[in-house]
Parts: sequence; C-alpha cells; structure tokens
Amino acid sequence: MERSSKIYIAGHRGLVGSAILRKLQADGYTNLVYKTSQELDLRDKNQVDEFFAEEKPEYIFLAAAKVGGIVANNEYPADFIRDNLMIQTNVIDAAYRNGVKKLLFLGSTCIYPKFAPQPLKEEYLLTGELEPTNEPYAIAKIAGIKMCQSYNRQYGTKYISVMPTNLYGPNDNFDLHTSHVLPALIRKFHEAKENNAPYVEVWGTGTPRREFLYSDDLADACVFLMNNYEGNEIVNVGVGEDISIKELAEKIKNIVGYQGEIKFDTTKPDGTPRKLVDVSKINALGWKASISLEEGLQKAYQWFLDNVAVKTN
Ligand code: GFB
Repeated sequence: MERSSKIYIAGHRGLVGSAILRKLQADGYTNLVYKTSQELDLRDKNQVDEFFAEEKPEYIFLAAAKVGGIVANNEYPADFIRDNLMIQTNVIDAAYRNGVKKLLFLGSTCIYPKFAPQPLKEEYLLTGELEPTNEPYAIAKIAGIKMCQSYNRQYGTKYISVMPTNLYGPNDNFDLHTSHVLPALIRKFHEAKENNAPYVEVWGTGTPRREFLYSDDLADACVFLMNNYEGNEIVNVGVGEDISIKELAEKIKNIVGYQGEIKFDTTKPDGTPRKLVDVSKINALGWKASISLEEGLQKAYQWFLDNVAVKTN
C-alpha cells in the first residue's frame, strides 16, 4: 500500500476495525474511507454495490462482522450465520467486480476443530468437529476463507485471510450478555468493587484456556500482512501463550482491586477447552506480538474507566 492508496476499513467502529483505522492513521495513510452501519448496511447487496462503484477502494480491511461471546453465539445462531455470510459475500464479490487490488479477510480461531492438537496450526482447518456453541459463526467464517481462496484461484485476485486469537482492547463490547470473557470480567469486577458485592460470578468451570491478543497488536499484524503477504493460505495471529479462565479472573480481580470472592457458574458453557494458535508462520514472515497480557489488561481497564464505567463520583 502507498500512503495515498485508497483504503476501505469495513467495521471501523468495532474492536478490530477501530484498531486498524488508528494504525493506518498513525502510519500516515491519508486516503481512508469508512462508513457506519447506519450509512452503509453491508448486508444489503445494492448498498454495497453502489458504495464500491462510487468509492472504488484499492485495498480493503474486512473487519465488519456480527461477533459475540459464547452465550451470544449459542442464543442467536441464525443471526451469526446469516449476517456474516451476507456481509462477507457482498464485500468480497463487490471487491472483485470493482477491481480491488487486495483484501484482508478477518476470521477467528473458532474455525478450528474443538479437539485439534495444540497449538493450532493453519493446516488443522476442517480436520474435525467444531465447537457446537459457535459452529454457525465458524462455518460462516470458513465460508469466507473458502470464498477468498476460490476468487484467488479462479480470478487471480489477492484476498488474504487472517485468523486472530481472542481479542480485547478499545471499543470492545462490555455488555454482560453478549460480550467475550475479558471485557465481561473487567466490568463485573469493577462493578462488584463499586457496589461492595460479596462475590463475582465467572461462567463455566474456569478450566478452559484462552489466548488473548491486544487489538493494537492485531492491527499491526494486519497492516504488516497487507504489505508483505500474498499467499492463498490462512495466517494465524496470536501471542503464543494462553491462560486459564480462572487465572484470568484472578489477574483482573487484582488489577481492578476487588477484595471479594470468585464463584463459578457451571450452568454456563465452557466451550472449547483450549485454542492456542501456532504463530510460527507469521513469526517466520517477520511479525511478533509485542503487547503482554499484563500491559494489555491495564490499558483495557483504563479504557473501560474512561469510556464505559458509570461515573460514580
Ligand atoms: O470469551 P468467550 O465468551 O468465548 O468465553 P470463547 C471464553 C470462556 O470464558 C468460556 C468463560 O469458557 C466462558 O464460559 N467465561 C467466564 C465467560 N466468565 C465469562 C463471562 O462473564 N462472559 C463470557 N463471555 N465468557 C468465542 C466464540 O468463544 O471466541 C466466538 O464464541 C469467537 O465465536 C470468539 O470465535 C473469539 O472464546 O469461548
């Protein structure tokens, strides 16, 4: 990409899209285009076709998606599979018809089989059963990968697919029903401290393990890959180490400064026991994550305090 290249960030207000927008602006890319979902509903093919015909972007970061945590995925499977298939299909096909130079498609590590060997290598895709709680979402994302690979094969396009591990950072979703574990626990421990609650409820058994990548690190990886990778195979992005949900809860409890108890609600699903990604491929390309969980948690909690926490003073 040149500094003057026309770059479209789809999903620029979300956790991933806002990090990519920040990174591109910081790196001096000046010709950026982005629309809110009210201005442009990517599920509507006609709106997408009009937008592409008018804007003619050269590069696309496809970070727009319907996302959510384990309970949201389990409760709204139709929304997750429908919206994600519509968004990605409309954008990828319009990109081809409008001569987009390169597109980066964002997937997720939930595309890998529930019981695949750890750490997860890219070639484990489609080698086993998926985690039931988020299978519809995973199937949609796998379809997006296959669509990019098929357009590359048939039309000679350059659409690359990136598989980030669990993410957190600014503009995350802190709704306790639909969010992912890390922002949910930040809010739960913060509000428990503010309200002197005797305990915080953590879902599941606390034994599953998760890897957490700060969104600015992912954005750095996405710009790096857009500028340096043209392969037809997917690329994992992660930090290379994971932590149990119990350990995560204890870390967040300490950062927030909550003194009460932690209780586990085993009526809630654990989901995949572990999904640590193998990062040797992206490391070999020349990229490594740089924001540790300790540093990222401090940043995420501060962002929550500055932007989400109800001001009690
Ligand atoms: O982050 P999370 O919702 O999604 O849950 P996944 C991770 C683990 O944290 C599960 C536990 O074992 C949850 O039971 N957990 C504990 C909690 N307390 C909480 C809580 O208060 N809220 C939430 N949400 N979890 C998602 C997929 O799976 O990973 C998505 O469903 C996507 O499709 C995302 O792929 C990256 O990591 O289990």
